[in-house]
Amino acid sequence: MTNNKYVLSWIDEMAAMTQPDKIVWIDGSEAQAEALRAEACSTGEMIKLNQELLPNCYLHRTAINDVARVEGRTYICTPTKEEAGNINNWMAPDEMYAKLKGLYTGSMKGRTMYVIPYSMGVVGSDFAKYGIELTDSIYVVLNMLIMTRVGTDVLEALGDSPDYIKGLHARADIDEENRYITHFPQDNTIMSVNSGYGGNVLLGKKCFALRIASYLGRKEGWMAEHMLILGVEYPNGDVKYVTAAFPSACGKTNLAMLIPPKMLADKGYKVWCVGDDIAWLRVNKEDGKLYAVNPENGFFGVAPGTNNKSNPNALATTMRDTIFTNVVHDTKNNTVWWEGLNDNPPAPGNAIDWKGNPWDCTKYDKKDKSTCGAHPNSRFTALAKNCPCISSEFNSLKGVPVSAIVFGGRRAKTAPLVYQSTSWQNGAFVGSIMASETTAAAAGAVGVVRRDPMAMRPFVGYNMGDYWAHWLAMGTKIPNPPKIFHVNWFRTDDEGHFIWPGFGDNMRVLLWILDRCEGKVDADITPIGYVPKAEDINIEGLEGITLDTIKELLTVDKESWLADVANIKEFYAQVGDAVPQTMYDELAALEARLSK
Ligand code: GTP
Ligand code: SPV
Ligand code: MN
Repeated sequence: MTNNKYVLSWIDEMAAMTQPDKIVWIDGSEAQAEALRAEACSTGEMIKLNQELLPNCYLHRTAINDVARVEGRTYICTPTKEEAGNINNWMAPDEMYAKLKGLYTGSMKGRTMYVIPYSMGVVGSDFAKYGIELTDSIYVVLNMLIMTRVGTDVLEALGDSPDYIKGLHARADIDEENRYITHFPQDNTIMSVNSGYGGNVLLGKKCFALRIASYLGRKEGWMAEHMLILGVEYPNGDVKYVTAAFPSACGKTNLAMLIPPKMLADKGYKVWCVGDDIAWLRVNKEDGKLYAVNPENGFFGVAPGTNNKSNPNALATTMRDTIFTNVVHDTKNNTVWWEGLNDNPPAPGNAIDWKGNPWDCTKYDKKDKSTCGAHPNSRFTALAKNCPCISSEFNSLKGVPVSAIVFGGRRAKTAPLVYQSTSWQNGAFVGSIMASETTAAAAGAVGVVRRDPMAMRPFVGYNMGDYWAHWLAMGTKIPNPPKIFHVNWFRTDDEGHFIWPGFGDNMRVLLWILDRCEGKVDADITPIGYVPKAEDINIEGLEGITLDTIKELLTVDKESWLADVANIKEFYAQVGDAVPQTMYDELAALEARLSK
């Protein structure tokens, strides 16, 4: 399919090491995809679902020990440890290549190696970057066909250039002890072994579009961020764009596809989804604004909690052409189910859980994750073009102009519903001090507060301190920068219930944010930044929420913020020498304001 000598010699080298029986090039055609689906069904790798109810939908179950990203086994292999920094795991490239060689050698014997030429971004656009993933997993091929733009046109666009990202994935033995997700930014190379799950193996996503791309962005003067992109359409037809960075499983897909509350929808407000996970951002020379594209082609979304009330658009998107991973199989209807879909789980006898065992929904106990039918990090892989609210700018070559950047996380206390930073520099600082309770999206404990700067802690392909310096430097290069905000949908009351209704009602906060960008609404200055006047958050039609509730959601408790400052100091020290002095100055200024 190509004469590119860099591509061909690399594939030869990888095939000599992994020793597949066969090499198959993925051309992006429906006929080839269909043949692969049939093959995966014949071996049990996938289950074809009810084609009347869920046309072209499939179910896949991963190994039980392989259900989330593994941050502890994810490495940035730069020549020096300083380049990777203290937040990333690091190993010297030579050492890692040697270790991997042992794991890959002969790993594809008896298997087929698939060659997937793919593009992150619209093929041929200024934003686009190309990759080739080699994998021995049909599941990976079929997911990549949804999540990225795959096919011969990518090879044509690449021509005889060496400028592509090399990705090698081998399932090997799905051995946890030998699982490695490794990045070699200087070599444009990603190598993943012993996993078959999501972000570990769909190499275009977190590995390329965030870790490698963040490295390239710093070198080339742009940004790769863990952000959704949405457009808010006003009744007069104007559309304003917002990007938002929340950590994994903290609400990006939900916000990106939100349906405004009735009283706003009736007036003509709409939300359009451009992306739900990753944004690539560049300065537009013509108007000096920051423009965003979504480099992906589909959604790899969290299934549990997705329902017709929380996210009808996501649910509708998954009704065709979707791969479900680790959800419940309803064997009576040959459909799927997950916790939070509805109150009608398949009855015992008709239900297979994510592990492949019979599942008894009557034994389900919300507090005991081991009784779940679907894994808490079970996912759907669905095409962006099937989303009812996909933006007309989804395939735009130049991207969309960003009015506001929003940071946010899960904080039971401390962070108010929304606040605005006082400048780009102060906004970058707000990003650097983000924190959130951990979720099931990564292996490890759930619900522990940890610092997660810009929602990028697991995804920066170089030193976190240098990444902050890049954020600060970008501020000087954007003549008309977006305003920067922070939100928290997850404040809880004394019983641990969320106070803010969230989901579609988050639109009420988005409108305040955009009004601030336009200079249309006043705010109160507090030690942490601008906080809304409670009456400026529209609560019309919101049951159980009063002006006092909003006031409570907006409080800034100095004591808990000062405790946070102490924790931030520890974190900055951990990030180490590369933390820009500007961030320390911002932190000292925050502490002084809080102590007044
Ligand atoms: P990744 O794909 O892992 O990056 O996750 P994400 O940031 O896209 O998160 P997603 O939108 O899938 O939401 C994850 C979980 O948060 C789901 O269980 C949602 O139901 C829940 N959630 C999302 N938005 C809200 C909200 O506004 N309020 C509350 N209480 N929960 C929310
Ligand atoms: C995340 O964990 O942020 C995800 C899912 O979006 S994964 O692709 O597994 O990284
Ligand atoms: Mn994500």
